[in-house]
Amino acid sequence: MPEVLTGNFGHSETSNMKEAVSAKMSIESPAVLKLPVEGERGRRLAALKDKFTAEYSHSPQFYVRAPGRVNLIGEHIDYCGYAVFPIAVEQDILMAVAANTSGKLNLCNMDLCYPPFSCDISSFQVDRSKAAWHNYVLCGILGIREEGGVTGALTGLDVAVSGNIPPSSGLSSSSALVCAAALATAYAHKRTLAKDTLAELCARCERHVGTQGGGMDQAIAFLANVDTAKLIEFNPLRATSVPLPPGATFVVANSLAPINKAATSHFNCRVMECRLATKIMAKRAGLPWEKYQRLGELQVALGKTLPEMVEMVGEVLEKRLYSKQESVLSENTRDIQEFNLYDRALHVYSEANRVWEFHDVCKKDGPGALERLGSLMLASHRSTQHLYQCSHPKLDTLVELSQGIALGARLTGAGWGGCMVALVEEEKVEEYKKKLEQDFYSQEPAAKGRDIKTVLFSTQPGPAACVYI
Ligand code: ADP
Ligand code: NG1
Repeated sequence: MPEVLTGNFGHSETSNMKEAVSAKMSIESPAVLKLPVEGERGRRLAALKDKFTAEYSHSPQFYVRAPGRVNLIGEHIDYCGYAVFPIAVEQDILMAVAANTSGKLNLCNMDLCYPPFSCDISSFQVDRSKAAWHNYVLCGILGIREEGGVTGALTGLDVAVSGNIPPSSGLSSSSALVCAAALATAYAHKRTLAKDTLAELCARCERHVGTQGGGMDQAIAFLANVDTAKLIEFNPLRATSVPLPPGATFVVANSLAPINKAATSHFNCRVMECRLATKIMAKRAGLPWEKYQRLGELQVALGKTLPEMVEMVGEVLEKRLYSKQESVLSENTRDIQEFNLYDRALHVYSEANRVWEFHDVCKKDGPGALERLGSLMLASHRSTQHLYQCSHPKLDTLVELSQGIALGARLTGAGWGGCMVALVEEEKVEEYKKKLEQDFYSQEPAAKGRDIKTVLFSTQPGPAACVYI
């Protein structure tokens, strides 16, 4: 007999906010570094300064940087309350910023496909019906306007943006933009906020674009460290450095199939499926199911291990599609007719377990550690492919091509397109890249005219967001 739930499914924004307020952990704020900066980033900052000066006829007062990220394992589980394992990448969003006296926010972008935008900085709202780039900047500013502790109206800002994170590719360009905007606004208003405060504030305010993300991207943007991956846990937010075993490199390969999360309902549908699964399982366990939103909260309430939760999924949820009539839906998922609760919950609990296994292997670093990490990554990919159904044929092709040469490979980020990350022994990296170039990119029309280094690259754990003066 299908389980029927009625009542208020409530949007989790308010309850998330309350939890987040009690989750303070560090007082350290983002680094303020002195210019000049060497290398490619220095060149981009110089070009950004020129753009800013040409656009606004005065110089920037400061710059901010927020990195993209690659999640090594733990996909689509942050919004269920489970730990994830990302690194910050070198690719980033840079902003040149100066205060103005007009009370306006003025935006321009080095990339002309992102048109200039202007609005009153104290009264704008985010129009989520349009998937516009400036919405992400507005989200970050709104975060500070609403929660940053600025007294009085915000000062107007002139901003120029430069980004080299491939957009809509699972490397978190959108959150980098949100985090950079929030950091810029806080710095311009002399608000020194702790890194974890900024991370949580940005996770909440990015939801104004309409997607119900978890918090991984904003957390790694502010809490990353050079040379170590981070185990990011939630409720309360914690970031633990975990050194990766030596001898291996993470290689990112872009499938060149872009997916804009805010323009489709795929992402929110998965969030809703996890929420429905939580409620049905809570109800079966005799808990007040209205109170439970996340599969992770349910595990805590039941005091079970992750393998026990996997078993419970098999006992409680049916391996069939649940219909719309069996649930009460939120605004943005009303058009969805069916929900696959069994497969989604199975993915979440088993993926959450894999994150801890990955963490333990990194900590112990014994013989065979790299092979074990590789097989956990492949198992993670299979789970996103078959249970969570958020892969893409091009990502699957890249993963198949990686077999036998990489130690493991998986989609990274939200999926439905975007990037794959592979674990490759150092001495095999060049051979591996050559293979993907020959067997994938040379046959991929979308790769024509693209610089291969921007779609296929090795990556190291990089630093967190900062201010440059
Ligand atoms: P992801 O966060 O995985 O990269 P999303 O689809 O969530 O993908 O966000 C991508 C959106 O972020 C783009 O459509 C664009 O609106 C915005 N964006 C990304 N990079 C830039 C940039 N350099 N300048 C302006 N907007 C950007
Ligand atoms: P990307 O890959 O940046 O779209 C999204 C969510 C994350 C997480 C991953 C899947 C946002 C801002 N980000 O990331 O919180 O849920 O998908 O693991 O919604």
